[in-house]
Amino acid sequence: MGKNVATGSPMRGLHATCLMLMVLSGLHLSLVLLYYLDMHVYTAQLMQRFLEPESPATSAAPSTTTSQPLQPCPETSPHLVGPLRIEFSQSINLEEVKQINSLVREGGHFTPTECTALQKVAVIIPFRNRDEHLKYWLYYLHPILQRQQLDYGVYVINQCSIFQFNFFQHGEETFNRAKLLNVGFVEALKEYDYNCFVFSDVDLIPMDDRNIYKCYSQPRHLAVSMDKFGFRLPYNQFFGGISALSKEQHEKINGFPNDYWGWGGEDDDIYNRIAYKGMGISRPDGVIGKCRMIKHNRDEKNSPNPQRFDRIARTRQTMQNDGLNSLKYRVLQVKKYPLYTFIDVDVGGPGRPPSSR
Ligand SMILES: [Mn+2]
Repeated sequence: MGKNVATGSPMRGLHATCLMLMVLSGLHLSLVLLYYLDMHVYTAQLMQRFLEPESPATSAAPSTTTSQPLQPCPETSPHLVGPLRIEFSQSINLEEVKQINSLVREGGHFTPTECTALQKVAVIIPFRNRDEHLKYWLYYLHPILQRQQLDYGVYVINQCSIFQFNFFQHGEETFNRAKLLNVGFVEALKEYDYNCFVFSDVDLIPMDDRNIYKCYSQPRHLAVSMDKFGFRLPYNQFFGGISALSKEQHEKINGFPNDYWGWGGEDDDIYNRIAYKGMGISRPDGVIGKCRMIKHNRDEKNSPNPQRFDRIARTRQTMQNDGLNSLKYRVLQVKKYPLYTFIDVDVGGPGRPPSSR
């Protein structure tokens, strides 16, 4: 064929070649167009899947696992990475933290979708005027808790009086960590069927994600080697910083004391309650239990409680009537933020009951 064309007149040969070139380039162009369109559609699909991996539409309709119920999560999560680098030099943008943790639902809730979590954990943080610390806590803890495959919610319990709340007045009451923790326990249970409670100071970050924020057969102490104490347990009965009690364990000890105002002692009282009820303390080893505390000055209205030694000596008597069964407080507001639930609460002051309605 080609030979035939070539043997014709020079003009006719040129015409045929032109025609062939045009047909070929047309074909090429359409192929490129087709390929490009296809790629475009594919990319769009990929992007959509990447941007909303757990859109309600896909997770609500179990398309691939219609008949298969979720299996329980494994005893040890496959997502754990071990030691973590924790530092507090860079400033944290909560908007970015929110984007990184796109699977965390409003109020700071997360539920694994690949398996059924072994425990439902409420993380309770006693709080006042520590916004910077809270940012670091959210930045570090949300990814860790998700890797630990926990069904969890984050509750920040803010000590606040009705005067501050309504009139933006200063004049704070003395801080009461243990009572705020009791409030968190009761308020979290109003929202969800939690069976485990992790009580954490806002300025403590675990340095290893194998330090699991869950409950054990005995009350758990998680902050076992803090940088503040040279990465050692300061004393055997130490139960401060971060601890975890199941709902049953917390109820068995009548919760925490409500009458420790100011710094110190409440954690030793809690330890006594546990010991008097015949329980022991469970702990991770000193490597997995490493924690960093954000350096800070002592807060105003949280000076060492001079009564703490007297009170610790009388836990056996006081724990019967001081705890969950005597807890009185007034919730002023519950706010749902993307990464946590924030509860303003009036717990009263030393010798002053919470304001009434
Ligand atoms: Mn501290």
